[in-house]
Amino acid sequence: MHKKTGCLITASLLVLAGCQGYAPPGDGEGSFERGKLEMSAPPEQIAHFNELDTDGNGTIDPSEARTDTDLLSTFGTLDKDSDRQLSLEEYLDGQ
Ligand SMILES: [Ca+2]
Ligand SMILES: [Ca+2]
Repeated sequence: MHKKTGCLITASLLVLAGCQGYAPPGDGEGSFERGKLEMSAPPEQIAHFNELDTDGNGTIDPSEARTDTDLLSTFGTLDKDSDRQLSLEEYLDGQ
């Protein structure tokens, strides 16, 4: 009984520590919004986005999208502001 309670408390503390230690990627303006997106979006989609963003600049350009043929075929549609870069928001809109 005591041992189980101890585990629960430890688990709760870990969760709390995880939340407090969370910091959105520091890419200046918009990083807060991006942080919110990352918390609300399915983790596997975030992981896939980060995988595609091989240079880690926070957007997917057409050459990075080439490894995902489905994404590449919808790139133009997803790229709402037509800057030839898919932001996380634009990427998630298409999912
Ligand atoms: Ca990139
Ligand atoms: Ca764009």
